[in-house]
Amino acid sequence: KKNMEKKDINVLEQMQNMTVDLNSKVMLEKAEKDGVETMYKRKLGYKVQCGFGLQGVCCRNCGMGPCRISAKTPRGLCGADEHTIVGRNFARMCAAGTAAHSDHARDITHTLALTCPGGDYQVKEPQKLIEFAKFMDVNPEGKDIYELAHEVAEVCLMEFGKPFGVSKLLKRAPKVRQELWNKLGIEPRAIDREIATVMHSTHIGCTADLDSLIHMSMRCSMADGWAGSMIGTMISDILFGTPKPVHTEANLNVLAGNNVNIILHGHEPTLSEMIVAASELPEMQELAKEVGADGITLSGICCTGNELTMRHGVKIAGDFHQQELAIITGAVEAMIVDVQCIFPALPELSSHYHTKFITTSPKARITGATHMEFHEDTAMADAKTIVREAIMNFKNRDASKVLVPDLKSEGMVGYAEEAIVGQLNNVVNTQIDEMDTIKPLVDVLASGVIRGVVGVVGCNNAKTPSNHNHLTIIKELIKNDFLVVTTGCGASAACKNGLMLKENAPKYAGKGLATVCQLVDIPPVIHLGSCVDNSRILNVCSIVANACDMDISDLPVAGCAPEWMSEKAIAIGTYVVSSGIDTFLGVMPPVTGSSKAVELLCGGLKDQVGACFFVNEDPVELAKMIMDDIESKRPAFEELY
Ligand code: CUV
Ligand code: SF4
Repeated sequence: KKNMEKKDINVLEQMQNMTVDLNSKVMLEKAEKDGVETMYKRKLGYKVQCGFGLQGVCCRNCGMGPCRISAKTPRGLCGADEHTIVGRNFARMCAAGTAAHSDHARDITHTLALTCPGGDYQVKEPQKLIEFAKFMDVNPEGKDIYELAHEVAEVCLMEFGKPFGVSKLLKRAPKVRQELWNKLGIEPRAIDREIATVMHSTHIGCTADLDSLIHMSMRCSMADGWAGSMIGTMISDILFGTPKPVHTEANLNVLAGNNVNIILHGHEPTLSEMIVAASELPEMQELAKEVGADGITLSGICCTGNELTMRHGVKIAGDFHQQELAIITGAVEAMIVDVQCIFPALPELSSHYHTKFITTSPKARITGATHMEFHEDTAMADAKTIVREAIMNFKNRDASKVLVPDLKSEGMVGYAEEAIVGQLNNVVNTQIDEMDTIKPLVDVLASGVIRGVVGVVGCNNAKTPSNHNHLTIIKELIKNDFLVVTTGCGASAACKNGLMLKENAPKYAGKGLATVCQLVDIPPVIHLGSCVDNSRILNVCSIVANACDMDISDLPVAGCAPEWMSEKAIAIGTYVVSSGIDTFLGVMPPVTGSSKAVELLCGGLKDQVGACFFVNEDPVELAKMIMDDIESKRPAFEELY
């Protein structure tokens, strides 16, 4: 028995070592007591992961396979070598990631087409719609705002399947960049076409040339960043409002208290915005009181959480790796999900508690879940049904099973392009195409008070202790006067740890950055939104580069995904590199089986697009690499400016 206990402690310790989040450690102990399984437990069973998969040299693209490249079998049955197989696998990751972000954008765009006066969805930002319409060559003159909305929606939907031409949004980029893309042939055409082209070209017996595979990976990913995601972000702002700085709280303790807890997990704001509206209705608040709760607490996980916290200050329950742990608190009445990053483990896990696990999208049904399909044309009615279901479940909460861990942090979130640029200019929500407006940002960069700007973004990955890489890298950067902007689960990590508190700037930031933070009243780490909002980074970089008459690759900026795991992250990294921004990864992508792929992605691309990938699994070293890289760009940048 003693031995047995020792072994259990060992298991718990091993799991707890896989995260640096103190709340998560507490919940892992509860998971063991409750006898439920989490990703951390399953990871222990995966001591050795498949070496072929890790290196990217396993091909299942036809029924003669799987073929795996080794010293004894240097080619697949069809003769594909390691470079072809790695390249094809990489391209398919980019295509899947592009499909996910862009299909999200497609739904948002369809929602814009559904807007009407007094309807469930309305145009919140008419001015932004008008500006965007002009940009998309739609004449707003003489048109009713909803007429215009519908026309813009149709033009945007054409971006997904138009037969001719390239993405209309490329013209946001600096001229030199556009010319480079044109010369290289990586201007994305219709979004769906780029995805289809990758799927076709990676079918057996098509492209067997690494350069070409990486080339089409870039063009496809560009359709993510400079079309799908950009449209998604723009239309989300038009529908739901451009985010403005707002206060929030983050980490599992937001579930504490006697409120009905509804967690929104997934990605699309169409559903979650409606849930916010429904839960604020007096009838819902009253119903919550009737069932014995004090009120309703909405909180978010993953990018839905980011979208909501940016626009409404909705609390952040946790990140990707805390989705199971949130349920294990025993305090969640309902977890409502739509698409992407949702563990299939959740229905079974929920069955151990009173939590209702509710899927809402036909694109992401999960066996064992309660499926309550959400339709944009009956949005409010659907949202009310779902919220009511959650409230009615409050009576089933079992106090003996509840344990909400103690910690949470506060932070300021919701910095869209307008807020970043505007705040530095002391005016929020200004028009941002004038050099006057952008000047303060450029000045602090050029003077070297701030050394550079780094986008630290992306997921949690079980290959690294949860949040460890994010926090280490972010802290190193701000300590050395690099401003950090962040999205996705990286943003959640930062917020959970107090890095988005203005008051904490002197504690964590270097002298230059801390001074800027104080002067213009910003936190040292800026919450820029969800993963599709990485398009905001492209946008800000373009604005700055245009204002300085430079290319994006001339700017003292970098991208970093310290704990990336999704195919979406690979697509993001690839469009960020293609846009001229060096990108630093804390986890190696499955490409090491091809020396040529590694050379190209981590070097050769520099000659083509002026940027490439860098990988280092040690976060301190990776931070150093980022800073050295930016410093090496500074002299030329200062001279140009
Ligand atoms: Ni889209 S992709 S885990 S960062 S949301 Fe978090 Fe967010 Fe998923 Fe990765
Ligand atoms: Fe094997 Fe070629 Fe088929 Fe891939 S495409 S499984 S390498 S035969």
